[in-house]
Amino acid sequence: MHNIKSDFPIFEHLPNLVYLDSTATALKPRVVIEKLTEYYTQYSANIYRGLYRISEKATQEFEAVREHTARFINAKPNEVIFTRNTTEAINLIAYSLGRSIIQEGDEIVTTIMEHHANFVPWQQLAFENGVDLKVVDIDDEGNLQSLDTVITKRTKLLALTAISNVLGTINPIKDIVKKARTLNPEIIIILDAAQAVPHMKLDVIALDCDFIAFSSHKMCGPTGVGVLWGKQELLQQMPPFLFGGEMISEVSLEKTTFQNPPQRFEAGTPAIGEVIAFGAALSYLESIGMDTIRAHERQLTRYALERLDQQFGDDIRVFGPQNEEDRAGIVAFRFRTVHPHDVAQILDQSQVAVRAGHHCAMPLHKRLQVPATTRASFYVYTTEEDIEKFIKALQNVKEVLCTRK
Ligand code: 7TS
Repeated sequence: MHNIKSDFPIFEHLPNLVYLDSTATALKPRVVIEKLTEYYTQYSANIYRGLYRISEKATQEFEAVREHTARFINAKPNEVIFTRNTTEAINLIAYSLGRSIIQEGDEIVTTIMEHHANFVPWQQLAFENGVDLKVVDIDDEGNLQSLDTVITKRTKLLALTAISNVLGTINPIKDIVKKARTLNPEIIIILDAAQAVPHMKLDVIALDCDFIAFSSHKMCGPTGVGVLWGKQELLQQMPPFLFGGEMISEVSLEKTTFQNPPQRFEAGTPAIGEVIAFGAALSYLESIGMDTIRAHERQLTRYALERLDQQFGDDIRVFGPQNEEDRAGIVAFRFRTVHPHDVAQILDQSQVAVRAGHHCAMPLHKRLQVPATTRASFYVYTTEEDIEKFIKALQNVKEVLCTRK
């Protein structure tokens, strides 16, 4: 890959920054920032409603990104709904579809490795309707256990992540979907792809899930934009989640009729400039190539796992699959008995940015029997040199905190 760091203006301001928190949010390349500025400086108008040129231009740019997003995941444009983020996309399904189909006696299945965004909405739906929430466990390596005994004819919904934001586990979604549909042909499958779409090629037709959610900001795009993809026949049956402007067809004092999807689910003024700039992020990732990105992260993960083991051996406990083929560029760990927040703070003194805490996955941390972990995560701009700086800073943690006693 070319010198990717030069595409990211933040490194001009902070040349020594070692950014290892891309799982939380990705840095933004110049082309994305410039596209955002282009909208605000050249055609900053609301979409759909204007009969003047700059509004038409904004509408056309906005809708072009819907088409681009669809191409990116091999979907149809009218199946792509813009939300604020993954969290809102999942809540949309839980509120709209979930509350209209769940009945007494049903079950909802999710997994122990979910981010709260794909756990709490289902837990609340289960509570409200008095139905069972079943949780698929992991094995000692951090791989999902079999769904065979969990999914039954009563399972209405299966909500799971494509990649764990803590363990880095890449779940075998195609196999899981096939198995789930054999066990229950009626099941509706929701995939949290927040950590997958930014890092590897994802084809919604090939995966055969019913819904997929992801966020622009984790894939070099702006914050404030999420994507919900859903199968058209399901979207057509779903009632609106939010009511207001742009999602209606006709309103009278007596009643309101609603637009077809995707507009039915996009009430109010969206994040116009941010969606338009998200298109530039998609082009940027395509210009590198999703397979190249995956190969780069795999290589970095192997390098990081090897170096951590070489340098720290038993002082470090890395969670998740030990084989880089089965994991994304996410390395959560415990360093001796040092509190993860202390690790992160000392790393910050060397300008190494990592995250510490439960990473919005408290049930998983409970399962791992640790209250918190420190997490380093990689993306297109991460280099082996960054990992070396991280190792060196971690060595410093050992010297500062572990040699005194
Ligand atoms: N699902 C997964 C798997 C995630 O990793 C995250 C964010 C979300 C959903 C929620 O995304 P949002 O865009 O709606 O916020 N994960 C993280 C993280 O690991 N650290 O900060 C945010």
